[in-house]
Amino acid sequence: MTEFDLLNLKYHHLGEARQDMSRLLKERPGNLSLPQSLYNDPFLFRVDMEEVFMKEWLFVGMTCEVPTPGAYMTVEIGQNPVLVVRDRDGEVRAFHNVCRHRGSRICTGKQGKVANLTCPYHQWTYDLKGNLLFAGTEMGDSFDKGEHGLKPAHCKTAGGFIYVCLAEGEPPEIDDYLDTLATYMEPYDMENAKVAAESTLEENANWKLVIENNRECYHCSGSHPELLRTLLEWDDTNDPRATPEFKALCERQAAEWDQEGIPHKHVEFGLRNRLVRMPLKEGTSVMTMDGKPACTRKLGRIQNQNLGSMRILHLPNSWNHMQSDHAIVFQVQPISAQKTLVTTKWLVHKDAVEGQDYDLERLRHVWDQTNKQDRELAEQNQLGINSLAYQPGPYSETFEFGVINFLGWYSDTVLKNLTQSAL
Ligand code: 3BY
Ligand code: FES
Ligand code: FE
Repeated sequence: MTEFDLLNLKYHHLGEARQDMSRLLKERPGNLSLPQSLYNDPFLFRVDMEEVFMKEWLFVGMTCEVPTPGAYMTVEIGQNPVLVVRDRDGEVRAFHNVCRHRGSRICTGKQGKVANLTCPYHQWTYDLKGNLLFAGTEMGDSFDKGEHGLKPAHCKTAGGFIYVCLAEGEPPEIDDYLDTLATYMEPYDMENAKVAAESTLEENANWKLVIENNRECYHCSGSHPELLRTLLEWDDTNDPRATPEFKALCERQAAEWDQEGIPHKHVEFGLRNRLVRMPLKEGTSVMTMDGKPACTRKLGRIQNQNLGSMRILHLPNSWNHMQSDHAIVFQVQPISAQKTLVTTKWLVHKDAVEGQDYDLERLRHVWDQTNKQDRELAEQNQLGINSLAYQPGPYSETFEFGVINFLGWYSDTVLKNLTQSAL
């Protein structure tokens, strides 16, 4: 805990914090930003981690990042190292990246390819389904390898997205969303995509401020000149601010998309997931500085370069933009009450050649700028919230309905999980 964190510590023990979290969320007026402690108290941050990040489905990466048997990647969820690996049957699996001997991390790099998973400490070796194959000759006669396999984490994939859930028992229901995601992603064939660029920004802000900022475009005109070259500020066709011209543009584009069998209709799964394809500004095709495609090779079976952006929201940790030539996926990783990592990946067709089919700088420029601007906004937001003077302020129902929805999901989820863990 930093000195900074100590200043914001309001509880003596976790039980007290859990109880107060419940009270704060129950008493919370739904149209106001949260009480200060929910953005900066280390104990309440811990409750967020236990009740949201340890129990809900999280986006952890793309299946094309583990393209072949033995390809793996590692992620950290709070203090839990997790390993995602493709097994010999082509299935993507997740395990706790923790050796069953004395607990060392097994895969130490971010990504790699292996035949088996060998712990660097004493070389215990597991197959790609997590079975312990080899534990040397020194473990004694009574040692049962069958009892020492890697601990699995729940893992599901759809449309190229990988989701992991660390819940101990049954994870929350997610299959309806995943079925729809698979249908909406079919044109993109993301198994045959690759990560062309990746960035991770460390933001001095609570993870909820990062998501809140992403859920509204009220701030766009003041902060995102590059993004607004192409992005329409409407978030979906039900956006309360939608004008007749905007609705007409949506209808015209939707008719084109229907002809090619490109899914676009707005669908929601509770407040947690939302998919919708939105047009970009007329005369632009993708989110680049000039609105022209960044990659000459389109993704999957896509022909039409004007697919706007298909937005995929997955609370608590991801939003995404699928375009005709490239995809941008975002992943949020809370580190502490006031520190969050935001990872962005730009994906193109796997056969696209850098320097020939796409220029890396051109591909990433708009969202690199946008991410930096958003980091600054989230950090300034946090600094003001830490003040004695902060008091929860009103959200605009028209501009900030996405924030209201996010906090509705957050609050319902924490209250549901707190109640279940109390049983
Ligand atoms: O992620 C987005 O597309 C935008 C950027 C700003 C607001 N948000 C909905
Ligand atoms: Fe992994 Fe000893 S801790 S082999
Ligand atoms: Fe923004």
